[in-house]
Amino acid sequence: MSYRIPEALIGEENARLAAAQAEDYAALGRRLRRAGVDIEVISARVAAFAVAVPTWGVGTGGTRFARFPGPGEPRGIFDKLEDCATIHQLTRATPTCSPHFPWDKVDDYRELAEFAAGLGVGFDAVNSNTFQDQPGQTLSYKFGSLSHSQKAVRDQAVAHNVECIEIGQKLGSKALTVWIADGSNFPGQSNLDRVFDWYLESMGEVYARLPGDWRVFLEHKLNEPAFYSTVISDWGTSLMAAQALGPKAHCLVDLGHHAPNVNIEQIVSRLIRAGRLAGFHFNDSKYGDDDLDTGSIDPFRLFRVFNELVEASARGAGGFDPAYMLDQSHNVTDPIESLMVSAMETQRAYAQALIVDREALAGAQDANDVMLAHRILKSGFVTDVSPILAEARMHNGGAIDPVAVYRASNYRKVKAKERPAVAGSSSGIV
Ligand code: LRH
Ligand code: MN
Repeated sequence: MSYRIPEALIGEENARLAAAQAEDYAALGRRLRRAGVDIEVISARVAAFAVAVPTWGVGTGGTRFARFPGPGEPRGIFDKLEDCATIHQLTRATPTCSPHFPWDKVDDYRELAEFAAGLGVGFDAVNSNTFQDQPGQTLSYKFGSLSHSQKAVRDQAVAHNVECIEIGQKLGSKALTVWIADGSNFPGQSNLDRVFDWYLESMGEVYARLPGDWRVFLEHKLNEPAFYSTVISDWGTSLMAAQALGPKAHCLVDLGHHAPNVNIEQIVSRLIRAGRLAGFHFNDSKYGDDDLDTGSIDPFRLFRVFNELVEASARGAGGFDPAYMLDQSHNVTDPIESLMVSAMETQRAYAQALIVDREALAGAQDANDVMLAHRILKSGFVTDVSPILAEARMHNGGAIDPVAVYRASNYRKVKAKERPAVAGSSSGIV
């Protein structure tokens, strides 16, 4: 039986921090009560909040230049699920993971589902991959996949997505995420309109194979690996495709997939209005699709996105059922620590948005009292909600300080012994 962090260690560490936590929680509770906010209501909503972990994120990531694997790297999906379970054991915020195929391919998916269930982890959206050629693959995706000029290549890509749906059904998933790298590097290389026709024709065939209770998430991205045009480059194109395909098609927002300084929270607001917000791939970035840890560069932007989500939920926006997932690449940190902290940063932005006085904000907005409106919104962001996040974790059986428990457990050192180093790829994101 491979090593799991003993529950007793969580208890011991929590006992050590309990008095300080109680004091901080009570102080914040008094402060919020003065603002008419019941801390218990916020804690309960935070305790119910969940974000999925990307299976491809628990191994060390890299760039086109290099990847520097660390000790105890997961060797395959079974090790990855162990690490996903450890993240959930300590944060109690990540009950599901989002798998990627064929990276997580196995022969027996029922065995995989049972193994995951044994660890207390479920499966969120499955991700297809027609942005790489697999060994033995008949036709190359070099010039595209679902929007390729050759029908045979499009059919191959459709078949792969249908296979991902079938795998997802065995794992209990309810959604397929489709990100394609299709695009061009030279003006004139492709017909910008016809490639969209081919994309819609192919996605129509994938859509037709979706089970009744499934959704398909279309993930747009400005550029990379194509650097002149990208077929699904922005939210407008994604929305056009979703509306053309049907009600099960929704638009997924990866925070790193936009031009610098784009107002992402307004895109979120528009997609909510259209009833087509699929959800998110949370991460952070400073330049391009950097896949940095969520909330590590621009936590105020993350807060502004959650402000739109809380606003929509408060007004009961139609068809509002976003899926929350992380999508990051951990090149210089222990992926488990990064994913735990990132899950907590999404909870932080959510809690901060929940304490905003929405009635007062609407009043100030309608009165065009600009500074008052801004300060009412900002008051959520500047509130240290850490005691609420810790209380929610404790309430769910997790650790007050997950990183401290993880380090005290020597989990990584033990896994380094259990998992003999495997020759991984020397560059690339996984
Ligand atoms: C594309 C992307 C997509 C995944 C991949 C690993 O940049 O965000 O969501 O398939 O990263
Ligand atoms: Mn993504």
